[in-house]
Amino acid sequence: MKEVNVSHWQLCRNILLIMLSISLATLYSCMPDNNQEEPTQNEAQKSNHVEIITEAMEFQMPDTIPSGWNTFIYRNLSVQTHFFAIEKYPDGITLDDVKRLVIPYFDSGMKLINEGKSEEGFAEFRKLPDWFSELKMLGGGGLISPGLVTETMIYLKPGNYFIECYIKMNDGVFHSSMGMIREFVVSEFDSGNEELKADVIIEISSTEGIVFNDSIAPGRHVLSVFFKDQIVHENFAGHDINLVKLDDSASLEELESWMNWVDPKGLIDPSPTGITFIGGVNNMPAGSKGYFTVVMEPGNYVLISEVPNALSKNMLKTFTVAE
Ligand SMILES: [Cu+2]
Repeated sequence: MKEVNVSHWQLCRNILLIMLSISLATLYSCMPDNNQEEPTQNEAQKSNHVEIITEAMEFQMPDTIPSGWNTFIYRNLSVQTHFFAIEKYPDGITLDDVKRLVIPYFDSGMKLINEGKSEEGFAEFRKLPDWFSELKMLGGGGLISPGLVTETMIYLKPGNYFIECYIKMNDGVFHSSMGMIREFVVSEFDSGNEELKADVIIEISSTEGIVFNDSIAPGRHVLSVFFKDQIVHENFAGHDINLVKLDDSASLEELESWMNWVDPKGLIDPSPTGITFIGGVNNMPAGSKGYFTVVMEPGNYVLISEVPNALSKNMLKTFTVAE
């Protein structure tokens, strides 16, 4: 009996060992292979661009990107207008902190403003944590209409960053509240990319507005944007550059008032009719430079900042690309 028991136990043990080794083999084959991970990293290092995709209310992009100059190719595959702003909070602030202590006050504040209770709405923004005032806006892509792709080149130092879009849904809810905010890391590894050479030079400042040579031929252009200064405008945002193609139905007054998120009708999707946003550089600190690349067909265009009263600040400049 005893012998039978032992051999029975041995049989069970052997079956268990076989099952265990099969499980381990299966598990191992499912696990990412470190040797296979390497080429992905090398690919990212060799790549001269960072791809960002939006299909609905999200930013699909790598969790880690190289430092230095990066070209961000942003594919807006959604039916909404978006932009991407690159932001830096003080070290240690996480996405969870922003979701708990920042986004709710913007939501409640905007809701009150939309209900006509501006004072109560702005009072909500005063509940933001002290560290919110240390938020740095470090560039990114300008407004982009549905279905389009933009190319923006920005310089970033190693560190932890956020990417955000705060366009509003038709009901006034910010895209950031619906998922268009995420963290990413800029690694110590330098992209090795060289700064572009621009053929259209744009300067922007609070004192002179947007200054550029507006005789632009049809075709592909690299536009540089130099921020001579940066200030906080009435919408608590800094100035930036957005390139807009106009068709005959476009109204500049409508566009100008739309470029103010504090206005209940501002930055609400859909954007005004006759207007196509084709690229730009989001707001950056004084002394910074960013680039964007666009193909311009003959037609009428505007360079405009996402600030209130852009026209009186010389931050709404129309020009024509001739045949
Ligand atoms: Cu958006």
